[in-house]
Amino acid sequence: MWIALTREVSPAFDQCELTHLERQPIDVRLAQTQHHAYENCLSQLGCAVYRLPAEPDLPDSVFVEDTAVVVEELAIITRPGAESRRLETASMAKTLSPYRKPVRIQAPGTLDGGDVLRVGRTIYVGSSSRSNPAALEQMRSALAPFGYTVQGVPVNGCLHLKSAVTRVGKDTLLINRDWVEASAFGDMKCIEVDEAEPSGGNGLLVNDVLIYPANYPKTLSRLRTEGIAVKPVDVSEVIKAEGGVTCCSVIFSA
Ligand code: CIR
Repeated sequence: MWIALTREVSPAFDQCELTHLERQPIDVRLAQTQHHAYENCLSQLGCAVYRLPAEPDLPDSVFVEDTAVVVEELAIITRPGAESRRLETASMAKTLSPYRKPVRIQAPGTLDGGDVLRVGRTIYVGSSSRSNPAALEQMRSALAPFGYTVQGVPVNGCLHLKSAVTRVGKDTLLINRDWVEASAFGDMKCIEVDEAEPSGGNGLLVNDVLIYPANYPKTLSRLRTEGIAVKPVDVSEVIKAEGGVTCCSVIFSA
């Protein structure tokens, strides 16, 4: 059974952190409606969705992905790179505790889950403005005993590694090569985002179906041409907050 942890959009969502984007008005009600449709998608694809209550004082808390990295053997509880987001981890750690042994990233380490891309037993960690080498070393110590290779990947021009690249098939990545080098991922097949949609590299693969923003139609049709089963979702408000579809859930087997 797959569990998808999500969190209701905060009423303060329009005060989110922004790094590479200009602030635009966010319709919080619409964000909530879109988030519920995203959760429905997760249910339809076979996940049991467990939604945490909204955190009125934590604007970015819908982006649960950044707070925890869950593998079969343990859960890494992150220490988010943005100070405004550090308090988001407490409720996630509590929620995950019945399922996995927690390992906490300690200062001076900082890590956002958006920088962590898993491909089999290889865990790629983006070196971004949010995630640093100290956290990467801590991840390596925690995961190497279970046979994982933890590998740093430089990221430039975007917030997280998974803003630039995500897995969209067994051996296939969707990538924006302006933000991350494809050579970092060995012989994986790479599909490139359409040049008009630089933020289109973030898709969420659930049971062989890709949840993907309807907001990037050119890349979406490219994915379909490549034979990928795509479930489009409108995430216009999350995109204004510099997020994507992976950010809004933590999915693990129970
Ligand atoms: C932030 O800057 O932290 C949020 N506004 C966006 C986080 C998106 N998370 C993700 O891509 N994993």
